[in-house]
Amino acid sequence: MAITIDSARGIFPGTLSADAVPATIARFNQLSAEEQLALIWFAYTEMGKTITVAAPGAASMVLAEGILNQIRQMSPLEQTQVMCDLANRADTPVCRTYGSFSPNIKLGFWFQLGEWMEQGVVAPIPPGYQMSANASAILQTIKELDPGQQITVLRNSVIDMGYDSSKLDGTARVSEPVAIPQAVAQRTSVTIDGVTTPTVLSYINNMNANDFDVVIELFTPNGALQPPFQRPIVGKENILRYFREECQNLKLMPERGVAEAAEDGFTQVKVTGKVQTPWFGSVGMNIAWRFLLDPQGKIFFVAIDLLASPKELLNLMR
Ligand code: ECH
Ligand code: GLY
Ligand code: GLY
Ligand code: GLY
Repeated sequence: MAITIDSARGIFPGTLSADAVPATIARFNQLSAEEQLALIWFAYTEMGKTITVAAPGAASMVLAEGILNQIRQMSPLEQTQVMCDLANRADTPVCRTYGSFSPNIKLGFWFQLGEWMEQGVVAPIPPGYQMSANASAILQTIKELDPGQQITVLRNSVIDMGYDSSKLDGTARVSEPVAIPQAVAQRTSVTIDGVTTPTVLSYINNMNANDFDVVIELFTPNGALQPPFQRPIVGKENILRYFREECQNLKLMPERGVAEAAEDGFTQVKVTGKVQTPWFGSVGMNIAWRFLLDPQGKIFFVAIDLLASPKELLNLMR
């Protein structure tokens, strides 16, 4: 049988990903907009006591400044309405602008609103606000997730807000400027227990150096990359755009892995380890990379999975 992206998605089927994340998001999505906002507020402020969120970069904040200042100048009632519109994914000018933002700009936008809500500059969640039993149960579930899963729930709920960007074909995407890759002298190189495959090492080391022009050349022209809980992103152009928009300054820390022959001269490699996002430098998310390399050693497919538990870091079975 010929190898396809669909068949590649099934390599290392024993890998257990953090299903609690999409399950929690699905429950969250059933709530009213008002309850969604309150729940995120409580989750975010609660988490902030133990893990620190980094402030967004200045460059990204300039891009969100327009709608942020608009919201700042509104009456408290209007401010609450705008936030509900965002949670409702309504079709309004603010929701369209928000929909054009890359994930990091969306997160930076809410980071600023959160600060303003705390200062009372933007309508806060009313003191003493009582969530429904259902919303409280979801909050409790979130609190019991491990930190990497918690921040993924938060991120994904924020990314889904606003007007659906896939319907915004005429509108330019707004994302952070691309930094130049790290200087060669400052680069680090990883070792992976059990894996010496040059393509895999180059992938990790160049991702860590933000050298996406090098990383992308490791892929086949029709190759694919599947981020956690997403459909595969297919083709070099789309993957490179994704790297530039969403993958700057990540810290990939692989630990161990296994490489073995697959059909048609392909090689499959599974690596487990941790990744840190610049937003939460202290949180190491437990992940797996599942690579399928073609006979020339190019990446035909790679999936990044958020793992169900730290125990999964040791699971390298087929
Ligand atoms: C307030 C109340 C009203 C409503 C809202 C509020 C604000 C919420 C805020 C939330 C901020 C959340 C943040 C979350 C950040 C999460 C980041 C994550 C990153 C994961 C990255 C991974 C990378 C893996 C990858 C690897 C590769 O090899 C290829 C690429 C890639 C409170 C006002 C909404 C402010 C900041 C989870 C896993 C390893 C796939 C990227
Ligand atoms: N400070 C987090 C980021 O810009 O990604
Ligand atoms: N949560 C995966 C990503 O950063 O896209
Ligand atoms: N800052 C990396 C990400 O959230 O995708």
